[in-house]
Amino acid sequence: MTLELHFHPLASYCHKVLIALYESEIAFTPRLLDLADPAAAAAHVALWPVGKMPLLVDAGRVVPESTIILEHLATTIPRASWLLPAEPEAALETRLRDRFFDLYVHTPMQKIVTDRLRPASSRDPYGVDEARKQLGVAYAMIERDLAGRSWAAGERFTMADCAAAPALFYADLVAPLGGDHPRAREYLERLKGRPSYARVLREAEPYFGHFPKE
Ligand SMILES: N[C@@H](CCC(=O)N[C@@H](CS)C(=O)NCC(=O)O)C(=O)O
Repeated sequence: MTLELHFHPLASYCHKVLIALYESEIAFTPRLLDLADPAAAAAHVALWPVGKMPLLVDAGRVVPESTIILEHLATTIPRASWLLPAEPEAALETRLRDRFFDLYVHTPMQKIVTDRLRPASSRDPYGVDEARKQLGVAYAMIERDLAGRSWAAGERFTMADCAAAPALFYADLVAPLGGDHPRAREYLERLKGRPSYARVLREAEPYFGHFPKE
């Protein structure tokens, strides 16, 4: 198996896959992708016309979409099988949490961040307000659902936690969890303290200056 990961160290969805690779100590060739470079962007679009990263290339096979990449790792590399529990009920719960963090935390967080990158005249305050409301609902659900749980889908660290870490990390920067979500805060701190995510964040540090503050 020869794995290549096309990614950027600051890109939140790339964090999701890096956590899984580092957790399982899976060797891969890092291909740092700068979509601001027209040649790199054109080469990337040739592989995956949607143009999003991360993208895994496994022995020539292109595997897009972070969740699909994680499921691909879980089913092709025995020591990555922890990503998705074998029991159907536990697998469903894990997939639900993965979807929840992508759709209801990651997506509104990205909306707020990408709006900051737009020219002032093209900003979308209505959409950003909606995204903030969505995050408020999601934070309350996370607070409720983490009662009696160490990790997103239960007592085991799974792909749901790989999804949660970058979604919550960046969401907390643009819409702070504040004092009303103590379980979510502790969970985020637990994620940041996990060696795999601590490494991802260390490697992203040189790029944090590019993160839009306002
Ligand atoms: N559903 C995709 C989302 C990937 C995504 O949004 N990637 C962002 C980086 S975090 C990206 O490629 N942004 C560049 C762009 O939109 O041009 C996944 O799960 O992989």
